[in-house]
Amino acid sequence: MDEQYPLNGAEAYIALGSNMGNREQLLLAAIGLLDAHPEIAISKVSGMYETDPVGYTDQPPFLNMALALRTTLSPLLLLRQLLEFEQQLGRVRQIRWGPRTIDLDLLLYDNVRMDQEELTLPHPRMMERAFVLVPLHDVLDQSHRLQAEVSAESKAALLDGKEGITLWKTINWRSASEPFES
Ligand code: PH2
Ligand code: MG
Ligand code: MG
Repeated sequence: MDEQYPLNGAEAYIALGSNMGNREQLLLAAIGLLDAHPEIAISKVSGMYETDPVGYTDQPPFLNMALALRTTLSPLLLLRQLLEFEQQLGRVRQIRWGPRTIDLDLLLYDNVRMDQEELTLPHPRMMERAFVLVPLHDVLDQSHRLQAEVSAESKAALLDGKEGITLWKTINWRSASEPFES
């Protein structure tokens, strides 16, 4: 952990999802791969949430998480690294929005806005997806420009329960031991 402390670079937020195989192990393996990368330092890890499938609903429930990290990779290089980690963890792309072993989505990268074929930032659907916003709320910086909106949406989603999101497990990740406010 010490050797990662000096890593500056940009602040990025990643959403993780899995609904095939050993979901928890796949999420932990993805976090391990990210953390081992010399240009990526994880700063906060959310709880693990079990969520009803959205979009294509005839598939098993997901485990979803979010991470805050710092990186010296550019947005495109970070995205390509995420796709490479998906491959390493056995990701096979079949149905769009269908079952997947591991999905790593880049949500936010500093205040970068871009709209390219390969990458759109912020992630174009993140604000509509409670399975993204609830974990993101655990890790989003208090002073982030989206804090109020993410906080309101995630609290509403947990409160009314109709989004089908439940806290499944909290994991210990170094000093990231205060990800919950309830
Ligand atoms: N990902 C999708 C489609 N539907 N539903 C849930 N609950 N969680 C996901 O991560 C998810 C989804 C496409 O990426
Ligand atoms: Mg996704
Ligand atoms: Mg994806």
